[in-house]
Amino acid sequence: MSELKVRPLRPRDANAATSGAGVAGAVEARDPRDEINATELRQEHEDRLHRQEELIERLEPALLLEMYYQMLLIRRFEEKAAEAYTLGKIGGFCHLYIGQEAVAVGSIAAINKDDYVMTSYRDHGHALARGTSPDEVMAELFGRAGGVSAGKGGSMHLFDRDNYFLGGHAIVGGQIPLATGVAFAAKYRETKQISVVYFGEAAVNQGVFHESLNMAQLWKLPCVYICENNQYGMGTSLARAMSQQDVSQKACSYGLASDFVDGMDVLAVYDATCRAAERARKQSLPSLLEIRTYRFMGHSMSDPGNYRTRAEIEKYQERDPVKVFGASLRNKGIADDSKLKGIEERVRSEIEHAVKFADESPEPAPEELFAHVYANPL
Ligand SMILES: Cc1ncc(C[n+]2csc(CCOP(=O)(O)OP(=O)(O)O)c2C)c(N)n1
Ligand SMILES: [Mg+2]
Repeated sequence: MSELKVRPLRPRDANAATSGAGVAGAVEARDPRDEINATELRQEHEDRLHRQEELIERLEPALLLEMYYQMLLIRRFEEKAAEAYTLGKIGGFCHLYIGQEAVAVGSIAAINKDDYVMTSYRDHGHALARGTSPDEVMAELFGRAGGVSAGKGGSMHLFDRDNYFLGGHAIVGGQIPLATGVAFAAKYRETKQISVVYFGEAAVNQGVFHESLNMAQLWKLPCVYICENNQYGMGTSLARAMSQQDVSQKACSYGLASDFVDGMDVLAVYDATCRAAERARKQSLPSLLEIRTYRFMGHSMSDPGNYRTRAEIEKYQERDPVKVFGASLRNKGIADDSKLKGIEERVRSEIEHAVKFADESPEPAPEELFAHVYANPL
């Protein structure tokens, strides 16, 4: 496996230069890569399938099928969560991950069970990929005592210490310095664990992102920083909010290794994360992965979504990571239609079970109000 490299800073390319027109100009600026060209789209789709099929040959069928199962589990789980939200079973905010499944699944498959994982409020997919049961995630969304955070965290605050999943963080970028500290602790204690942290591209504009990368490289911390670039921070497109839109290049300022990864291809994500994890574990060095993805749903359940066109959404739905991977598995003879149908049925029954479990789980007891709030030093 080739090692990740530190790249020198490149001069801005023509695309990036379109964003240098100042705030007023940038509001109008559209990334030329977003214009819809059917021929290009087909070509890109075929290239992705081809790349994915090459990687399939290098991996064990059991691992490939597990990744497919997890992606489908997340997709169906979230569709059910959206339904439950509209029925009033879920209170508060609820941010869906539909469209981004390949990022959590591909990257978590590439690390050890006892490596630490932290993410933002868009956290259902990461918890499920990490191994938290759908029952416990659904019950948490319903605010029930059987939830993974005892029903007191809700959708944005899943937390599962047994699976080394340290949240679910609602403050944009808040998890980045925390994960840097976790990497410091792992290094200090010589445990050989690594810390993997996910955040959206809007978090990259926060100071803590830059402070964390600087410290991680300076102190040689085993941390993998994964920017899930879904190209929008709430209703604001990347082009309107970021002067240098090539997020992976931000690593150059701090001498970190970085990579730009296709987030619609679960195996490209797996491959890139294997390299970053190896760099962290063997050399105790951090990396930044910019994984380009797209959310198919609104920012949260209350988002009417009128800042982007239907055509743009459909363009990305053509690249649906679950469908693309299913097609590759079929083309390479890893799974036939009946095998894929079997996985779909297994997922469906697990989701049904999760809803029943959540419905039947009691509300947290009033005396639980102060539990888990302060550590008791005595
Ligand atoms: C410090 C802070 N500022 C603002 C908010 C409100 N807010 C919640 S999500 C969000 C957008 C974040 O977008 P991005 O980081 O790209 O993640 P995505 O939602 O696309 O996954 C904002 C501004 C917040 N939660 N925390
Ligand atoms: Mg975003």
